[in-house]
Amino acid sequence: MLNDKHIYSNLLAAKQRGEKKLAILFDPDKLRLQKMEQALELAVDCGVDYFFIGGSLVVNNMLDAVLTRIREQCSIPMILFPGNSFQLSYRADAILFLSLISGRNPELLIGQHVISAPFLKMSPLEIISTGYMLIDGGVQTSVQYMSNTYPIPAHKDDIAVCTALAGEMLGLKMIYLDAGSGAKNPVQESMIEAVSGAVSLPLIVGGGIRTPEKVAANLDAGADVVVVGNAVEKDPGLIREMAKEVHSRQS
Ligand code: 1GP
Repeated sequence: MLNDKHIYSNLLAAKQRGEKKLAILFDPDKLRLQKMEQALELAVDCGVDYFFIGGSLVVNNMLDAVLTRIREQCSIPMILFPGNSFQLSYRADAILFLSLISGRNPELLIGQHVISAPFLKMSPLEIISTGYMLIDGGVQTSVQYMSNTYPIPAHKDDIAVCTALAGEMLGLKMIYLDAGSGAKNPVQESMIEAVSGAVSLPLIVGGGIRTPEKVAANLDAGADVVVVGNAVEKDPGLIREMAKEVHSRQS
């Protein structure tokens, strides 16, 4: 059965209306069950828009369990955000089919995609091709090490713009600017503004976002979806204030 959630077309329509979205990232490796339950409850209560599920490794075989638990609790769309081609599950609603366009590792530009394409073709998952851009966040993050790529320097807005433009011209459907999970410095607003001004695709921003103020600043700079992982993992209560920032910008 094909997925009927139409996640991408709904996001495009929301972008046209000027609405913003909040995604909470659950990394199945890092989850503590009690905190996840608390985060789930708050997410439902505050109208979180998406769950992104994934991490750089996923070593503990919890992916299906996490997806099942979320679905028991709510119908918030669950979008796979896979670190590699093993992190796939039919239980999710959609997958960010990531091409790491900031890097020059052919495996992450096309190689893993070839391997996972037959599985995905058969799956009910909505496939959303996404230009994934790793931006220097001031520390070496797992994704930088695992992907064996250099991030785009934090101040090189021009490189980010050209990379995003190329991604759009190649037909990718979204751009994801990521400073990496646990980044010391989140993506700077000047880069978000430059990229969102250059491409018309939905723009996802994440990595190292810890406060509702930062969420607000990212949205005002042009992010359409803000992703928060670590911070709400530590303090699920942040979801409420962050969601308020996001939804106060909805018309
Ligand atoms: C990482 O953008 C996500 O890919 C979230 O990062 O865990 O630092 O919020 P944090």
